[in-house]
Amino acid sequence: MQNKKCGYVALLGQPNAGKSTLMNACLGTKLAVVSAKPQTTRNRILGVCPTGDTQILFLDTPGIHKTAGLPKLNVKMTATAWSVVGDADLVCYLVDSIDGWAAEDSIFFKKLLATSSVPVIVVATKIDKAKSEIVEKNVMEIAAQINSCVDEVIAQLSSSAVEGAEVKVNLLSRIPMLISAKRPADVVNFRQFVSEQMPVSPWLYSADDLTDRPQQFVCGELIREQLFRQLGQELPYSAAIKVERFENKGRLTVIQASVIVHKDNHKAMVIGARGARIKSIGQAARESLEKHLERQVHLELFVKVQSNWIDSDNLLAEYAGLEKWEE
Ligand SMILES: Nc1nc2c(ncn2[C@@H]2O[C@H](COP(=O)(O)OP(=O)(O)OP(=O)(O)O)[C@@H](O)[C@H]2O)c(=O)[nH]1
Ligand SMILES: [Mg+2]
Repeated sequence: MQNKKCGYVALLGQPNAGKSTLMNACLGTKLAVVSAKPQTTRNRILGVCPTGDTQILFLDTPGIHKTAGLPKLNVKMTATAWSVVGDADLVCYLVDSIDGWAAEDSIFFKKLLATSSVPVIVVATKIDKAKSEIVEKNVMEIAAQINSCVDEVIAQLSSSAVEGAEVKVNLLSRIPMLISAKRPADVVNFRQFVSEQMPVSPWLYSADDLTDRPQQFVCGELIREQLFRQLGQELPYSAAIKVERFENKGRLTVIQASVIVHKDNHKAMVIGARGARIKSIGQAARESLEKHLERQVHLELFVKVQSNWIDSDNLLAEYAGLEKWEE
């Protein structure tokens, strides 16, 4: 009992940084949905990851982004991500190593260092994409670029502090951790590193728990993932999935879900010519649900228009699981 450790690890960063992929790789299973489009994740998603005597509780978050002029959906997604910092024992700030550290990263990272009371580490992801013929050089350059940007943020924080006031920066290292979620050895090292930072504590979840989210939520997300993968650039951002029925019938699971869109013309786009698009979405979603549930699935999808749900507190709670709060 005394050797047990347990703690929360927030995965924070810009959209598409690789947060969900890294959490899934650590868990060894697909819990959070992933796509090549930014802003795929909409909620805080807990992933329970036992590592030796330590239970790491990963908190995957929506990508933080500037939300001026954007719908409430974006404001709440970003607020959800920031709120997770307060629950964490360690914050990993993820940056896509190939895109490099951007101007927004400096803004978000400064805010993070100024507000986090727990240790922070920068994690540069997707390092497997560094050009193979000159890997060493590339990796060194990536680390150096991030390192100098981090130094600059710390210098800015120090210079903006009231004279004489001590600037406490709770950064574990100014050098980023370079990893690929696609390389098992990197994932093992990352888990090991994180587990060493966790506080002594009894485990908060059972040994075989994966998340605190109900099965229905994960299934809705797996359907939504197909919207991100199969629909054009703009549409997935204003679409949601509402699971209307989830029932186990013998060896079969029956799932009925609505695809919620916010404009009439989006409905026709989701359905596609002679229903081809919705059929293809349904087929891929069913396969993904069957893999996840390890059961045969009967999936029915309906498309509903709910105008402006992306700006309504009540509908954001209903369709995206985003909390209502006073703003
Ligand atoms: N090659 C490579 N691709 C990666 C790696 N990690 C993530 N990706 C890809 O990067 C894209 C974005 O990954 P996500 O895990 O969805 O990123 P995210 O940070 O969760 O994005 P949001 O949910 O939109 O904030 C996907 O296409 C992933 O397959 C990696 O280590 N190597
Ligand atoms: Mg994500």
